Amino acid sequence: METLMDAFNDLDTSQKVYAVGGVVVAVVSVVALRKLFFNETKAKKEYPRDTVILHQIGRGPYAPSMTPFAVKLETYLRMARIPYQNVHGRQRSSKGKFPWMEYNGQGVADSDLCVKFLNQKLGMDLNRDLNPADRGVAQAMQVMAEEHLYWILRLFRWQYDNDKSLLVNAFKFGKFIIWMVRRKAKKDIWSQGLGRHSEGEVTEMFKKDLQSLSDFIGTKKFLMGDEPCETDCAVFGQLSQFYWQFIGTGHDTIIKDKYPNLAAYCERMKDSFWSDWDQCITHGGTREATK
Ligand SMILES: N[C@@H](CCC(=O)N[C@@H](CS)C(=O)NCC(=O)O)C(=O)O
Repeated sequence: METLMDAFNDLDTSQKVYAVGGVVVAVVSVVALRKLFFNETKAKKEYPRDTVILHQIGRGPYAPSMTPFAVKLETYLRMARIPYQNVHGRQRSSKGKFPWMEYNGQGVADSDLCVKFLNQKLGMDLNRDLNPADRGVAQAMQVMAEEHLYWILRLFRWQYDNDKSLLVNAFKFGKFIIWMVRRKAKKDIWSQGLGRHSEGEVTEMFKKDLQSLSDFIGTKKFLMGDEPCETDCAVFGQLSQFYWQFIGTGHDTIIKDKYPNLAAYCERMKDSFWSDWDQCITHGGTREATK
């Protein structure tokens, strides 16, 4: 790269203009040719009607996704028995994030807005048995899991020192990608606020969240009682990361060791909605997921 820059700097002004012009023409030609020959314009895929097309980033090593929001949305689709197809790729939502979905040609960004959209469209309400006070508590639990615990996950996964084996070996992230994601995560979490605390302070907050969830679930089978509800999808999505995919963080087995009822909860959600779990994970990156 440096040699190229040196060579460029040695050119006189008119040569520089030709060089830059040449590069621009080459790039434009490649784009045009690809569009012409590979039909890479807006080749809208044909998907079946009345089927959710769930866009996500690929299967995870020990849980179905490294993204808790994808585990949440896919669990919801299973709980609500809504037909869906996965599309694993790098195409982001209109809001720049994963996961997202299409339904009869309409794109919907954000897992929660996807749930809301489907609830309205299909007359679904998996929280229907909750009274208003319980709905309030369920909402508060979800927000704690998704807007607090999630950021703690990002800190442990991307900012604090960990052995990176999960990211490198199991998730097949190259060094450059890790560097880029770490850099962005650091910026995001600083802006969110949690990134300004020490690791010790964050660890205390982490344990307090887990303790609160553990105390609240107590001996219940699911978050709000003996039947699963919509909010379980969100809480399970987050907990699945700490229970199965927290490797190398120094707290790998914290749920199993310190919060046995949360471990049982994770296993129960898995048994209830993911009978094909083994086909939906890559077993530490050792094989392709088949579903
Ligand atoms: N509120 C969103 C959160 C989704 C989200 O934060 N996804 C992360 C992956 S865990 C993402 O796409 N990050 C990419 C980025 O921020 O550039 C939802 O519920 O879908």
